[in-house]
Amino acid sequence: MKVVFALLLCALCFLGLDAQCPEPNTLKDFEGNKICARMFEHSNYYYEQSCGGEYIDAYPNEDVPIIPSSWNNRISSLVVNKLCSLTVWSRTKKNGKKKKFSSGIVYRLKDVQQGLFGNWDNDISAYYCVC
Ligand SMILES: [Ca+2]
Repeated sequence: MKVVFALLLCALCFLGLDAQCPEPNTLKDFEGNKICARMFEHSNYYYEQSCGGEYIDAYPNEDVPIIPSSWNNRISSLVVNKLCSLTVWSRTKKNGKKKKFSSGIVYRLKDVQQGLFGNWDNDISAYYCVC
């Protein structure tokens, strides 16, 4: 009996460790306000463990040409709310490469091509979210 209980606890703790990308239409802050997009620090080659680490929220119609320095070149996965779109740039002040994401889950920005050889992992420096 003790073993079963321990196994159950362990299963729960693994669940707790695993990140999971939220569904686009469930994006809300703690007060229940709608969020345009949520951007996460980590991604994972196991998609069910993507959207890990800390996150930063973009509210509807939030225009951020200069991302807070603690978030510069750090975002690795993201979720865009239903009927919203998130435009990102690879350099601050909306310079560099540009990419528009419509509603949905991007499990790995590493898989999103940027130019010929690059990708968008750890490369977002500005964003504009619209709903
Ligand atoms: Ca990252």
